[in-house]
Amino acid sequence: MIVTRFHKWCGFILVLLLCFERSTNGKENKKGIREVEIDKRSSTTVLYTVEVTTADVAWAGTNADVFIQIFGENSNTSTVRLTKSGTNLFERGHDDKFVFVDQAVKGRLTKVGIKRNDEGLWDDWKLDIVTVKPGGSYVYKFAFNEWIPANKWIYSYGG
Ligand SMILES: [Ca+2]
Ligand SMILES: [Ca+2]
Repeated sequence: MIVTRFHKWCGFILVLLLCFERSTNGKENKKGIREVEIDKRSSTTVLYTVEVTTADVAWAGTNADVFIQIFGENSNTSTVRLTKSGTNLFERGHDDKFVFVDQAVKGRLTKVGIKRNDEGLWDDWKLDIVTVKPGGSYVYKFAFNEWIPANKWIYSYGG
């Protein structure tokens, strides 16, 4: 008799504890989700404005596909193709402007990587400068002033 009563009490207390734990977990989860939602809106993605200036020398222009990756102190964007329909991009002495959304990079920008493939005739490309403006932030200038070889990432660490 005493033993079964004891078991009943134990079971009752256990159920109480489980209910209590579940309700506190629920509160924490709700709070956690709210915080994540705020992060998503304000800091996980950013609108980047990128301007690419092709050098003003003979054969500097290219019709190759061009890709960019932007690096911060602890994180980086994905690889983004710089493309716009209906425009002959990356011609001698031209500035080409691109706008895209990608992961936010925390802190200041540290370097920019540029890569091109070997599509098109005379794909050789002399890149002068890349400016990057993450939404609501400073404009960063990354000087290249060099011929970009095909299928290889080339990095600039600033102006
Ligand atoms: Ca072109
Ligand atoms: Ca060329």
